[in-house]
Amino acid sequence: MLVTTLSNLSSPMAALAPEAMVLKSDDFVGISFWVISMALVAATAFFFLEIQRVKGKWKTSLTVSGLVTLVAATHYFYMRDVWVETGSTPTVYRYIDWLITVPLLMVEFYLILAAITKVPGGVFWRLMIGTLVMLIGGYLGEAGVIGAWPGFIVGMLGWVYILKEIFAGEASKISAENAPESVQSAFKLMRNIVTIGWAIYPLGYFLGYLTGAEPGSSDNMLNIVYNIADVVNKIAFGVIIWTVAVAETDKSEA
Ligand SMILES: *C/C=C(C)/C=C/C=C(C)/C=C/C1=C(C)CCCC1(C)C
Repeated sequence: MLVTTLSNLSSPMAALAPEAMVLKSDDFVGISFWVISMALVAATAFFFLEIQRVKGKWKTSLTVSGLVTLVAATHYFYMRDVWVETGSTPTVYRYIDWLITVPLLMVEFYLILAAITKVPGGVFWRLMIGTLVMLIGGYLGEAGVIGAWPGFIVGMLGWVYILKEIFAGEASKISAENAPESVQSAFKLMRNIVTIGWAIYPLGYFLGYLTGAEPGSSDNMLNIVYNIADVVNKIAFGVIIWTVAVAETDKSEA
């Protein structure tokens, strides 16, 4: 008590700053925010540095991968600080990140196909529209502007529309018919991420808003799950693109 009083005297700021503002050694969610922010920074440096190694149109793909991790890293810094200070990070904050990173991830499908053949603009626009419907629907539901269920349903429709394009639509046909082996396998891996890796987010929405569970109780779990999902969906996704960019560059130089 005396010690606290004395330190408050010597540092007026300390009296204002609650103890909770430092990262605690047993705060695993906070630690996961730190680790992932750093992984995103490292991935950004990697993708940008590797641009000089690959050829022509593949440079754009790597630039976009680096932008995704850069935007996410910056966003994670903020969410991490809010978490450390308050012990929670509203999911709605993540939508700010998604609004930029998810369209960029969608552009990657277009770009890897455009690097090897001519791709109609319709592919690009359908992926964009699906993304926006998915995110805006989810956001409106999550923010309470429309009901949780309508928001969820609109969001799901947007996601299904994207899946249709990459599994059965023009994008998938172009990949299957015109793409070399390496691009085809990257395309398949990427669409598996969009199916399995992305499923985490609607699942989180469902558990958080539609099961009647106490929202606070799932906060810890939900943030760890979202954080891990982002590693797969942003960093691993970029690494797949890097792999095909390097493979195609080496092939053209051999
Ligand atoms: C890097 C961040 C990524 C890849 C975020 C992806 C987010 C989603 C796939 C969100 C999907 C949603 C639905 C499919 C329906 C319910 C609302 C959302 C927005 C959670």
